[in-house]
Amino acid sequence: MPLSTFIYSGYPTGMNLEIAGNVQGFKQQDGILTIKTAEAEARVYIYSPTIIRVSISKNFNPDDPSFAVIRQPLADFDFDESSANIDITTPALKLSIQKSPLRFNFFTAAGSSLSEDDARFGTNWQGERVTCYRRLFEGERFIGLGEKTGNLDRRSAAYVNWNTDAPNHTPESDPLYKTFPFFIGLHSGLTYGLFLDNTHKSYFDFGASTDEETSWFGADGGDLNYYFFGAQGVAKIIEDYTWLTGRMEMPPLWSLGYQQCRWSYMSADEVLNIAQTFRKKQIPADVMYCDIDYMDDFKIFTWNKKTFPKPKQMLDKLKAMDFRLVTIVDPGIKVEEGYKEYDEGIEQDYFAKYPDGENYTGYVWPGRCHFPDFFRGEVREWWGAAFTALTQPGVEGFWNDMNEPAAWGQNIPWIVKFGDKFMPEVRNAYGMQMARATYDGTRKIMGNKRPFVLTRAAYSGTQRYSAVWTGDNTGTDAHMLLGQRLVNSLGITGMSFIGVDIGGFSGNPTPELMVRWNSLGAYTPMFRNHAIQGSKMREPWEWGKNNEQTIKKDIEQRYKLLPYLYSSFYQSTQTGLPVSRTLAIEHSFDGNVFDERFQNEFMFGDAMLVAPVESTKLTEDVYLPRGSWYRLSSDKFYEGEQIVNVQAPLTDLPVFVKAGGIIPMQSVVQSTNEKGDGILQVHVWNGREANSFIYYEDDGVSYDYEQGIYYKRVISFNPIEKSLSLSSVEGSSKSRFMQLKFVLHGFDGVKLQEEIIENKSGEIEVKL
Ligand code: MIG
Repeated sequence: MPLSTFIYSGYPTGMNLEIAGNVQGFKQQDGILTIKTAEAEARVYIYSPTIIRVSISKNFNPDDPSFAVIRQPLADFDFDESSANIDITTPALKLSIQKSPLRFNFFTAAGSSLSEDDARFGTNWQGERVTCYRRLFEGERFIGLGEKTGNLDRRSAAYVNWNTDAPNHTPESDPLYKTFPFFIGLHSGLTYGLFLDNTHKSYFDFGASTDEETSWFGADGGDLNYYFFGAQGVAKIIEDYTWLTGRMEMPPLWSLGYQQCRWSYMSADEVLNIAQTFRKKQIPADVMYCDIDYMDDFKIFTWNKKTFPKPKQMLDKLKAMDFRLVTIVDPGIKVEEGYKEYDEGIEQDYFAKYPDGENYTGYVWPGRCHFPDFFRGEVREWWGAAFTALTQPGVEGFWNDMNEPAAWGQNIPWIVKFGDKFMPEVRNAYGMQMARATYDGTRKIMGNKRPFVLTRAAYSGTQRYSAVWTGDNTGTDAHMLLGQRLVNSLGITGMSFIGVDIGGFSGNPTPELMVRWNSLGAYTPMFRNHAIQGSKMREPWEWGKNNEQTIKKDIEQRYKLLPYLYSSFYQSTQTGLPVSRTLAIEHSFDGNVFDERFQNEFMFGDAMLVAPVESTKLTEDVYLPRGSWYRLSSDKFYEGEQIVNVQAPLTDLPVFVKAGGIIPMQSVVQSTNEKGDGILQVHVWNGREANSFIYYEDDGVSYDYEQGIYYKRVISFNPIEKSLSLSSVEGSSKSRFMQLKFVLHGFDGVKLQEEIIENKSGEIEVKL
């Protein structure tokens, strides 16, 4: 058969264009259909009726490693061969493989085209760089790629994945800190997803630079290894993607409380003083942070003897005030003999190396540093065990920074080796492996307690180990809105537990922006106020009496919502659906959702729609999608599918509840450790359609829920039967709430049920 290898004389040597050409033969073995062309081998695997994997390689690695994927393919499958095609059909999806030249085209079971190779170019290589060119459909939109700037709809944009320390990034910068090579395509009323599982520097172009016929993606090396998702509905694709790459665990309840951070609180006294001030002013909070200055000379796993002389004493005092502490750890280990981690790392050979065996040295905060090789199991073990220096005094949260990895100058030489790979191949997974080592290690040391891990760099699958935050943003309105888009987009790629630096890391927000951003923070999965060194103090009381009251009220709102929020996180653990959801998940073909005026709006859990508003605007146009809605603060009713202009004073961020919405709330507490009044308030907003909500509780701190020690019941609203009910309790735990109260909104003529009833574990039903 003819080789379709073209050699363009204009290319530099070694940049031949090689196109995966005509099929020469194929065979199926162990659930893998292998297809050979003269230039390449393609492998096809089926993971589920809606997930098909295609991996096209010049040199296939039989180890077939993946940092992201935790599932195995199914056994052998059937296919049909004709002279032109090999067709694989599942109950949901058809992959038609064209033989001459080799092309991969995906259809729904009913035969509608979902995604096709570009008929002209397909998959090809230039040197080691592999690219797949695909047909761009009319009106096709793209969402996803995680932490990427730009619009919700990524059509006409192009992105690079190359984990980067990006201080002072702008709302246009790319790349940032994380790599999630997973996007969802929307066209013709159809949905599909595509995950390019390749950790090399990778590229996505959604029709940014072509004549509206081609989109493309690829990587600087490795295989064109992708998982195709054919489920119909964005939520189902997210469910499949997180089935494949894993879901988060229940976070410790305290980590959902308000978190106060700063680079840095410079001493134990300052940390305690800030914590005390929260309690004195009765502003709820759960978490204090120590940034890099708690260490002795920036040496990881040490404490500064002068400023943090008695860590255990500080932690005991924090604990007595119901505060938890999170401390930062960077990967860079200071080159200094006598420093435990340095000595051990040298002795055991735990650091990343040049090919001649010399340890790589880069400059970061401690000066000259070596970098743990987190790609090796024994190094991860060692790193994980070292956390006793922090857990013994009582630290429960571990903040992984600088793990892109960052070295001053950013440009780690390409010959540095991690595991048996050179840096360019695995850089994008370094942060994830650090978070993995941190999570595995601290989980082991802390026994039955849940650690809280937070990482800046990440790769697909990181949700299994860690929360993320979006790095060094700036104190401007544009960054507040960008931050929300990043959160919403990360939610599409499996990350549910996300924070942004509330107030903006760099610069100083205006008081108005601080107040506004804090009100949005109450509806951010991780609610953390953080600021750069040298900036003005940021704590809630730094903004004048009136603003302090507003900030306090919004933090109180967060605490009231904890029962709803915790259940929403439970939903993330079960289905992968994020807590903060772009409207594109449910309203994927509603053009208004992608309108730049409305693209930052999101659902916070099942029932609430939040519209971020710049601090300079006191009214705002909000798009309410299909359904009907109530303003949370006033119960004012709105029909959906319209743009409404609403009041948006700094004291009242526009938040709406879906008709039929069910939101369990609690009384204000000062920390998640407090019991409150013991009453679960079940708020329900009237609607025409029946609705239900899965309510979940457990002890909030341990892994006992894995043994069935949890408390779960379905809360239902039925407008036809005019009833509210709670199913009988599943799980062997007791509720924190001894009593129940229904709070009804929008039920004209129905007597308000303000009555407080016993929260008994059998079925409960009340008639409206
Ligand atoms: O070079 O630890 O993104 O949150 O406060 C800066 C100091 C290092 C960057 C993090 C930021 C943190 C800061 N770190």
